[in-house]
Amino acid sequence: MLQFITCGESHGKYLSAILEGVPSGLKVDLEFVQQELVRRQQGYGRGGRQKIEKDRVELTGGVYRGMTTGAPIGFLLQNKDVTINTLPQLDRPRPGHADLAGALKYRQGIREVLERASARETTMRVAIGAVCKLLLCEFGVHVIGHVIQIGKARLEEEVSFEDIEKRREGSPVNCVSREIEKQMVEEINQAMKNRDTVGGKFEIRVHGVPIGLGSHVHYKRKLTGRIAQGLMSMQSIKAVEFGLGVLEAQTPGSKAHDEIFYDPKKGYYHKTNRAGGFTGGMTNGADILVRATMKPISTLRRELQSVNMKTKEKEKADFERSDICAVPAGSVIGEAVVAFEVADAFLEKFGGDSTVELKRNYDGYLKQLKEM
Ligand code: EPS
Repeated sequence: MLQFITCGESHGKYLSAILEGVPSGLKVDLEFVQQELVRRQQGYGRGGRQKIEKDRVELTGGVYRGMTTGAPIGFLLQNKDVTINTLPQLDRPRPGHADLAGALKYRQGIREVLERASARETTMRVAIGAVCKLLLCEFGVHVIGHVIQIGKARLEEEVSFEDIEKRREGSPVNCVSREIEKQMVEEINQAMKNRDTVGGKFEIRVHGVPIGLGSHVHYKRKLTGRIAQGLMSMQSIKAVEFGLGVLEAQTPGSKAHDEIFYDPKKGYYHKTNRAGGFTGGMTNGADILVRATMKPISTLRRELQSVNMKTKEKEKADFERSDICAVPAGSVIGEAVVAFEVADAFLEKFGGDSTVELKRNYDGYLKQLKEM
């Protein structure tokens, strides 16, 4: 139902995107969109670029007097660091970056590849995700993320939606625990000292999701698969897991599943959420709980071994200004990516050209659920 396309190079003049499929009548709080962009730029361990940029988008279509019209929504962001034509061509691909495979595949220089492969593209995904969040918000669905691991510093406690909302506030690494936050900052300091980089893990929770988004009937309609694809398409993401995730392998069946209960007021419900809000690729009414693992940024001050693509000589990889750790930013981007996938599944299930029609369909479905 929803689709988007992003365009632009990291150091080009503009980054832009078009989001298609948002129904009419949604109030677009542009300041909220801008705030989401600010959140993406923050986080301890970010590179020098974020001191240059002041990311703000302009809406170029699809919104009239602050409301969506149902037409494609255009986003335009002007880069400040417009250096694409003066930056040098690179010859020594960075291990872990798109450089080598991209240059060989497209028969081009490394510059052309890295300009598009850069995570700067995620500004557009965050702007798009912000509109999706606004749409979901109208239906009491809220998406929130927090960092649960940086290097060896790991949050072990399980935290509720309300906990995340309250406790991550003001954290330089978007973590809910002040004690773990200190350890995370130390991991980043240590990586900086070692001229290295550090990865980690973030968790996204979606609260207020109705039963039945996505479907078991066809592999492409499974919302778990769609969310995983969205998250895996983010730069640096190497693994995605739902609920117990990788721990499922060591957990007996009797402790791996969520038992079913019924309450005349609540309807069917689960007391646990080991499945991360999904069964059969469909939401089961519990919070969606998904985690993504980010590898360490592949541009290192401590250069790794590479090959000069001109001379074929063994040389150290090129270094360009980079982040030491981008996991806090990753958690903001992850929220946006998940918001897009959930909003897409929401529109697929409830349809409608206007938000009024969407609401009518949604209410009708909630009524139907009560009959069973
Ligand atoms: C990014 C901007 C980039 C990098 C980072 C993400 O800025 P620059 O390349 O000008 O320093 O900080 O991109 C990468 C980590 C990468 O590997 O490309 C941003 O705005 O998010």
